[in-house]
Amino acid sequence: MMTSLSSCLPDIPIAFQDAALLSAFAHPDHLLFVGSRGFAHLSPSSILKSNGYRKRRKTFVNLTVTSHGSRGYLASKQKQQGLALIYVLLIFSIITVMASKILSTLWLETKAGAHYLEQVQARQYGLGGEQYASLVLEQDFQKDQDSGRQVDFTGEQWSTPVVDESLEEGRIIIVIRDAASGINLNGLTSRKENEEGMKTALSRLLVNHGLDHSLLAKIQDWQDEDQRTRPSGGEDDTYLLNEPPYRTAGSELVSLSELALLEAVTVDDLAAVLPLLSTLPENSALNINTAPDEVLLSLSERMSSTQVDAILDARKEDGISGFSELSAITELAAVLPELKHKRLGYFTRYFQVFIKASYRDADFYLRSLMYRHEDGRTQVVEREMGYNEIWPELEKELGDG
Ligand SMILES: [Ca+2]
Ligand SMILES: [Ca+2]
Repeated sequence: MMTSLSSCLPDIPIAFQDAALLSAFAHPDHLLFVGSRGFAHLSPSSILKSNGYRKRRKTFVNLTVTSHGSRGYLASKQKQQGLALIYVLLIFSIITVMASKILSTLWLETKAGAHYLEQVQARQYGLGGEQYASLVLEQDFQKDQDSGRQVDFTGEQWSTPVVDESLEEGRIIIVIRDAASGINLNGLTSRKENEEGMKTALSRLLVNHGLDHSLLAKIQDWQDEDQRTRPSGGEDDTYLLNEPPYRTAGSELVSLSELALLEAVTVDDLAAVLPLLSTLPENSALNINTAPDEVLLSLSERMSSTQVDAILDARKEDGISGFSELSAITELAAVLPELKHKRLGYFTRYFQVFIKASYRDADFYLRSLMYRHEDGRTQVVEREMGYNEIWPELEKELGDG
């Protein structure tokens, strides 16, 4: 059975619809018809033409019938041409949308690939910066060895920030800080003779910053292995009531962020005092050459700003390399007996290295804790990648940003 193009198109596979359209383009004067199974047929007029024309009645009747059929066929042909145009436009629209989608996907993938490469390059710059810091610290150790005076103070080369703009399409900032310049919270629970000294220093530091000295007991209970609660302290039974419940660490602090878990303490409360604290292994001493004024002030009840200034002045040029040099500072005579029992140091084993490496639009932030061995070799013992809250302060200090 012969079926018109318009009625058969919705029911047959798209390939056959295309076949009909292609046939129409190939023979504009002899439109083909497509059957329900997709087979092409010649138009009625074409069939008659192929049969020949004879001026016989039978043939005339056939011609009359054919004449009526031709008018219908012409109308149908115009309709089909309109439909063909619509289908052509539809196909072009689909192709346009597909091409647009492909281009958009390609653009996004190219952009993502480029950004990934930028990040990889920035990371390599950052790790190179870490190597540079390691080299600087080893050279400092060698220099101290050569001079026979092992001391680490802020006048040495390692303490000078590096801002290098000479990198290809990038830059790097390297800031090395002494990690032993704050009061070490680890070791507060030890039974060593100088333990009491640093506890009172920490207590004074907390009070000077408007914090309750009971925070000291909370820190100690957090670290000790027993479950005996100190006055104003807190053990597991305190923290298990929290939502979600948790237990005390029962070990040294690994990060200052642990303080935010203590009872009745918030990060905002601690913001001012955190830069003055550290969480180094228990045997790490406070380096008197890099300790901030506020930490020096907390070392003794009798320490005044005059005595603090005397220490700052004495360490400015060459640092203080031992207790004998500290004793030579006349202003400290009254507090020396107390300082003698403090866990003080004059050089350091731990350094914090802050690195910001940029390549094109990518920034890579790195904080590395370096340990310098007794023979001067340095080793990365802790590495934290990502933005650190210290950067606004560092960039302000460097006049960068
Ligand atoms: Ca040094
Ligand atoms: Ca306890």
